[in-house]
Amino acid sequence: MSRRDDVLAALKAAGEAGVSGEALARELAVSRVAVSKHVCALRDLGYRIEGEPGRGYVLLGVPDLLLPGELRPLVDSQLWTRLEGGPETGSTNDDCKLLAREGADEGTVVVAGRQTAGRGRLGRMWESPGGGAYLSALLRPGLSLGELAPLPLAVGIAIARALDALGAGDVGLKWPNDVWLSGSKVAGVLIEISAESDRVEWVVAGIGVNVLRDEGAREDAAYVRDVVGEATPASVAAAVLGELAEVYAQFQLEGFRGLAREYGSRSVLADREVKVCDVGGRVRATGHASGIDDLGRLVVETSRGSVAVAAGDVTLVGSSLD
Ligand code: BT5
Repeated sequence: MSRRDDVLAALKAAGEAGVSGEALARELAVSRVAVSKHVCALRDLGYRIEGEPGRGYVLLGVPDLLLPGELRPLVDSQLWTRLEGGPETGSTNDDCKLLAREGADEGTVVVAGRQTAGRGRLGRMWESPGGGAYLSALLRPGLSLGELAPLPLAVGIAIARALDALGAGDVGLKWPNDVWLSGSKVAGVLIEISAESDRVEWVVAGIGVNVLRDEGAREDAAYVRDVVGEATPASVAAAVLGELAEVYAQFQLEGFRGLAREYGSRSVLADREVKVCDVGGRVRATGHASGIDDLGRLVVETSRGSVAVAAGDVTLVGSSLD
């Protein structure tokens, strides 16, 4: 925890009664000037703090943004050892990739309150206004590039489990990397990998979850707060990181094999008519989605037999949802 986090924790602990600058300085063994600087920095982040150095401070409001200071106290998994980020960035994946290239350890996480250049797959955009949970986790698995192909699906399972645990209900997975809530997309996964030949150097697992509807929020998307009244970007991010640590441990041990059944049972495509395009946009298969195999491929029964597709995009035939 940084000194600023300590000041924030002390303000939260003091509650409505508030705490004087002097008491804070004594408790944290810093000068009163340092305390007042930390309070200013917290105000700049959007915390509503009433008071003056001499009269004491009261925390009146916490911003609805995913900030490291909000998330840190909620993360308890041993895997996540370093938490970086701030109220706004371009893309947490880009920030995390920079840290990966500088040699940061596995377990480093970058979060942001909003993104100005959030990315989806294949050059698509991920709309990232305030109120979402945007995070990127640095992993250094001892697996080959081929073995990592189903990782986006595994991360999807972690998000689905987290939303379940928060009480969301009706959480589904749409192959390959979407999480749905009540019939609309609530979260997406963007995995980026650096590898030399088949040897993987690092993996950045980017996760975006819509939590509350801020100005500029998409009308056609789902939001966790709509079904879980007390959800905050930090509580959602903490739940996702907790589940991701477990899923990642299992994935490293047994690959996707141990997760395929769960993915299948959560799949919104199960027994639906689908059209699958490859990453180049060419139609690979049209037919009945019969399941997800142990390699994370979508299996489609077509008029010319069974086709297993490893990567691409799916449209539900006869549905406006894609
Ligand atoms: C994804 O791509 O779903 C991956 C999204 C990953 C976002 C995270 S946020 C943290 C990290 N940093 C980043 O820069 N990215 C990651 P894809 O399957 O390509 O879906 C993109 C499509 O989803 C867009 O073309 C839109 O149709 C739709 N979309 C965009 N923003 C959305 C949102 N906020 N909610 C629901 N759907 C959205």
